[in-house]
Amino acid sequence: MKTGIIDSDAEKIKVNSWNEWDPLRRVMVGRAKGTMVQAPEPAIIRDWPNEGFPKGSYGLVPDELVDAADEQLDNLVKILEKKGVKVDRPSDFDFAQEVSTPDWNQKSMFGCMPPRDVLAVVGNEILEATMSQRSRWHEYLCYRPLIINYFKNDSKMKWEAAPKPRLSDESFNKNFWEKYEKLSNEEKLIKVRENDLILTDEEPLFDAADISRFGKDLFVQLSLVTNKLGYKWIKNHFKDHRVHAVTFDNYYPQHIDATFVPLKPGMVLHCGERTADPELIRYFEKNDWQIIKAEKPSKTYKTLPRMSFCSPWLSMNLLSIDQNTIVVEESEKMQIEQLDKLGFNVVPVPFWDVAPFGGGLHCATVDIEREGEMEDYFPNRHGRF
Ligand code: ABU
Repeated sequence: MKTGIIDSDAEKIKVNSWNEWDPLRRVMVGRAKGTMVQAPEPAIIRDWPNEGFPKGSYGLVPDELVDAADEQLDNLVKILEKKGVKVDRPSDFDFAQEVSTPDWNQKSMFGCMPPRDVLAVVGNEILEATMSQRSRWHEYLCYRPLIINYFKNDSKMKWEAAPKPRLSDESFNKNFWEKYEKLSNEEKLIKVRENDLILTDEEPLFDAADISRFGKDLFVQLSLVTNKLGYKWIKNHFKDHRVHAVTFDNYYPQHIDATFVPLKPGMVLHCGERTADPELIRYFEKNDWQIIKAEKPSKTYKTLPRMSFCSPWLSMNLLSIDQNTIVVEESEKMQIEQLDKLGFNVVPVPFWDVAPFGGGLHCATVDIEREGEMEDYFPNRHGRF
C-alpha cells in the first residue's frame, strides 16, 4: 500500500482510464478516518437523534464506526494489491475545520471515503468536480498531494478543476425539502425528470459520481447534486466525447453508480426500481447492448447500517478489475449469483460498514489507470442521443 507521495515508482505513473471495465492498474481508495457528520447547510441537514446527532448538531463519526469501515477499506486494498493493482490513499486531513468563502461560513467539512464523488478520470485527465455542498467545497484538498504527484510524474496527464462555485443562497431552492416531502411520488418524478430539485441553475454544479464513462459516450445524471448548467459545463469541456444528460425514476437521485452501471462492452446493469427513460434504453438496444435488471439488494431501507445516508442499491455499486472480474459486497448474494451466471468472476468483499461514510465499492475508489484507449461503443444514433 502507498500513502501520500509515491516517488519510488513515480516513473510508472500513467493517468489513463476511459471506461469502467478495462484492466485496472492503479486505483485510489478512500479512508473513513476523520469523517464528520456535516454541520447543517442549505443542501443537507442531518438528523440522527438516536446516534447523538439531533438536527443542528455535528461532529466526528463515532470511532467504532470509523474503525469498522477502515478495516474493510484496508482489506479491499490488500485484495487489490494481491491482484497486482497499485493502490494510492489520501493523506490524513482535518475535516473538523470550520471553512469559509466570502459568501458563507460552514462549521465542518465532510471526509475522504468517497473520492469518486470529487474526481473524474476521463482518458489522461483528472477533473476535480465543483461539488454542490458547502461542507464538500474544499474536499479536493485532501486529494491534492496524490494529484500533484501524478502530475509531476506523468508528462501527459491533464489536470483540470471545474469552476469553483459560489454556493451562495441563490444556488439553492429555498425550503426545498419541506415542499418536496409533501409531494406525491408522481409529482416528485416530474421534478426529477425536469431537474427542478434543490439546486438552482445559478451556476454549474456537479459531483463526479454523476458521470458514467462508456468510452466515447459519457452519461451525466441530473440529480440532487448535479444541475443542468453542470451538465452543460461537462459537455462543453469534453469536446471529443458524446455527453448525454440522463435521469431515472429515482425520487432522490444522487450519483449514477447505483443506478446504471456498465459491466463490459455491450452489457449494463440497470436498477429496476429506478427506470431509465425509454429513449436511453432504446439507444442502448439500438447499439446491441444488453440491459440487465439488477437483482434485489440484501438490505432494505430498514436494515441499512447505522448512520448510512445511501440506499440499499449499493448492492450494485461495483468495482470492475477487468471485464471478467468484478468486486462485489459479500452479503449481496443475489447480485453475486446473477453476475456469476452472466459469466463474471466475482470477488466478494465485506463492505457494508463503509456505507455510513458515503457509499460502496465504486464510490470508495477512483481508477487512475486502466489499460485501453477511447473506443466508440455506440455507432448508432437514436433520438436526442
Ligand atoms: N453515492 C452513491 C449512492 C447511491 C445510492 O445511494 O443509491
